[in-house]
Amino acid sequence: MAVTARPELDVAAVRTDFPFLEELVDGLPFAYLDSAASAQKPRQVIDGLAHFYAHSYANVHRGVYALAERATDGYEGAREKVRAFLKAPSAREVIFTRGTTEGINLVAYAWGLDNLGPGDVVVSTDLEHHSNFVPWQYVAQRTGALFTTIPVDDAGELLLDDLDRIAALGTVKAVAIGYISNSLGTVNPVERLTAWAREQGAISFVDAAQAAPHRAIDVQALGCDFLALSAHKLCGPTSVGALWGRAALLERMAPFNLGGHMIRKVTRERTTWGELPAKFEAGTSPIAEAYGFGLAIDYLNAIGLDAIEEHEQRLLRYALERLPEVPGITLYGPPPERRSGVVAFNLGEIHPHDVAQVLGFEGVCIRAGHHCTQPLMSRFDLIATNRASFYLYTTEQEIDRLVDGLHLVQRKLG
Ligand code: C6P
Repeated sequence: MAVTARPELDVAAVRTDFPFLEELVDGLPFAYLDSAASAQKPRQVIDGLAHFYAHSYANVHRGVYALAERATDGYEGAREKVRAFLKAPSAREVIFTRGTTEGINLVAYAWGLDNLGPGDVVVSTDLEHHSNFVPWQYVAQRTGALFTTIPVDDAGELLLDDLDRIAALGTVKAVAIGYISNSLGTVNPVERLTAWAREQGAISFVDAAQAAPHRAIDVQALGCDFLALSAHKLCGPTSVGALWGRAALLERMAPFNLGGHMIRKVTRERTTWGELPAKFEAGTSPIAEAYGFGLAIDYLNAIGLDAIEEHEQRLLRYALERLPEVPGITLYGPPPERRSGVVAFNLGEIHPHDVAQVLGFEGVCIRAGHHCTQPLMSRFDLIATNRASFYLYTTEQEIDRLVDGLHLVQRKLG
């Protein structure tokens, strides 16, 4: 019987696609270990965008001339690429946004304001990025609903035993969960939580900002009602992302932004809304950005999301093996089998910003701070951590540079 080998990622070949690696500082390229904040861009995206601006640029959905048609084809072609990337049933259900944050706000406001009230419960988690926490908390407060969270254990994994307690608090109407934690890398049991939401008669929202760049997504298999992602974290441009939502829900929702393009008819007395997805895309669209989002999806597909996930798992295990060599280090987060390529740590009493700054002098780029997860930080009685995060261009040698850099920090500041 034929055995299909999983494709392996050729990291040396991948690295030739990234111009930022051509810059050498003291003979070495940057060890960019901050991809969870934003990913670097390959020349396939950079050059493709330049070509689009030079040869296919105009406003979309308006002009009838060749340039406008090319631009519209590029923009709508990108929507189809996002649909296929998420395995969504229809491109009508894909709305271009400014990013994950806007997608979450869109649903929290446009769905929440009309569907929540006293006695209702909105559930998020203590792992969430503020983007998937604050809008739900705010809309719950505005509507009189109760906002609550699923707590986490000492490894940063959700305590699902708490779901029964939460269900008893009222009528659970919305469940907002991150697929992968940006602070700890925890991979949440999304299917289980969306099934629980369905049992409660609630909608489920998945923040896939940290998942979509690193693993194949299938919104139908996940069983969610909404899912949001950002292009900049998956090698695409900034200021564009997508919200996927079930058509039946999106059709019943009021618009979020009002203005041009999203209307059917405007009179002095009243305005009626356009069809999906236009109803949620007021104003001039992020035309080139969406096109570049499509190029980034092509790029990731050509390498293979499975190969990327496997590469990052190898790097994660290597980092978790090597980092404990550093004296005084504390590592946070779950075991590698339920975790993505994110490593959070502290170095004794040395402030994370000082650690990151010394590493920065060595060309090692990591993030320090609360990572927009203050509820999670307070759960662990922390103000901040250091965070190294990996992507398809990351190598084991870069993790070695991180470990060497941390030894240096200990010598200088420990
Ligand atoms: N996290 C990080 O360094 P935007 O800014 O809209 O593209 O993404 C917001 C967002 C939402 N959810 C999760 C899980 C995220 O990680 C992020 C962005 C960056 O961790 C910037 S704080």
